[in-house]
Amino acid sequence: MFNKILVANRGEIALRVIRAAREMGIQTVAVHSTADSDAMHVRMADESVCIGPPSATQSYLSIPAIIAACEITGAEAIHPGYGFLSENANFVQVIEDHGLTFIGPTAEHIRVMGDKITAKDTMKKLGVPCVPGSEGGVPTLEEAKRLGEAIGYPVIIKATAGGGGKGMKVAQSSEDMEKAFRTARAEGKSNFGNDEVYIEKYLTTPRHIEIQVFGDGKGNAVHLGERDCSLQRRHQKVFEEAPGPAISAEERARIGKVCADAIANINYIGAGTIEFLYENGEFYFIEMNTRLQVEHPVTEAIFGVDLVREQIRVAEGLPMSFTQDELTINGHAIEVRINAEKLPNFAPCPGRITQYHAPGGLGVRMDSALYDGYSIPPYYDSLIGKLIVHGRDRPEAMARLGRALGELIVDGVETTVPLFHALLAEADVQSGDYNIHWLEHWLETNLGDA
Ligand code: MV4
Repeated sequence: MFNKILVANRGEIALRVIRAAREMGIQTVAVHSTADSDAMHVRMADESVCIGPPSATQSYLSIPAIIAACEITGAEAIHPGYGFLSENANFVQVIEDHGLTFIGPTAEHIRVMGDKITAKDTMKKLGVPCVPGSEGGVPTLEEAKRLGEAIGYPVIIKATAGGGGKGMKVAQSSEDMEKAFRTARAEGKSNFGNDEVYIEKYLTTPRHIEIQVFGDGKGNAVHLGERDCSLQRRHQKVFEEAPGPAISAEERARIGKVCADAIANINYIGAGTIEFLYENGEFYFIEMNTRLQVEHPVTEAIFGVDLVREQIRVAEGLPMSFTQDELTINGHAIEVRINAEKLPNFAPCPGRITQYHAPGGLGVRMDSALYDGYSIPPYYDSLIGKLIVHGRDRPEAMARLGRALGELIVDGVETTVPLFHALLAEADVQSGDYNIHWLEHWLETNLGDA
């Protein structure tokens, strides 16, 4: 059993991890930059260590500073949260070299899934359905053109190291191929130092459906259903729900088992998310994320489990506290991401919170590190809270979301809350009839957002 863990993150996710640890009787260490001395995670942890200046590269991304904080405080394990170092295989390696434990997957699993070509090849061999496309990398324009004809246009060229939509280009026809191929390669090179690309059939109107999986590292694994995260803007999710409104119990059981069996096969440890595009009743694997995701609370709500507690348990070598048979879905959950951003253009809006009031009541969870008088620093991302609602069914969850948004007070900065009031009034959102392009189209039409 760990006595003390270090949380290598900030904001709401640091609080999320501290809360789980405290319930398990584990001491917590917060790390923080000089810009975060007054942050809630520093106040909430048992101890804290300042690890550097405001710039994330010199603080939350500084491996030596975080390892030193562990050695100073005697923390035995590190939880990375999401973002920052959470999918950095080298960080995991360094942690292990110091005799510490990373609360998450192995360096090898992070490395395999971090390279999209290797990830897809691995998943395909494990029986996971993938988007039709190239076998591995595509080294030349000639090969790309040949594949374009073979797969059939439109196709998408993706950088193997890509992420956040960078290094991804669609070719509608053979005329587009040269430019798309060169641009995807150049973006891969400049953003990730890797110009290797692969090609897939471009799916025009899919949903983004992701399966939550969990493994104990000893060949046992479960799935916790799906989340529909199709409502995105520039590859940032804004509204997520579970279960997916378009997914039947039979489909969930089938794809869920495929995913759980796949990660059991590779002895995966901890939480993982297997991302799919879903179109015309078919699932197509695109990527696997080897971390706890921002939107994990909707899964926690409908399954009644604490995923962070489970992460800590398996990192200690303990078994998961449930079997697949014990995991049943109860109702419906929705999360909205509240950002300190000014509409219509989502411009970051840091500043001082003059008044904060979190909503409450049955089926409402507000994960946020805000407090009255807190100043949101300009150095990090603009997520300031996640409002998660849970109801017996989707209509009840939607009504509860509207009610809870009405109770929320965040004064002093602009937020994305008005967007959610507007979205709740939309018939397509009410009925769950949306795909990955719905929100950007809506924003253009209604807010003139380019
Ligand atoms: C695709 C696709 C259509 N067809 N792959 C975007 C980010 C990266 N994770 C994968 N992405 C996509 N891959 C094929 N073969 C469309 C997207 C995509 C997308 C995916 C999920 C959620 C939002 C999206 C927005 C634009 C494009």
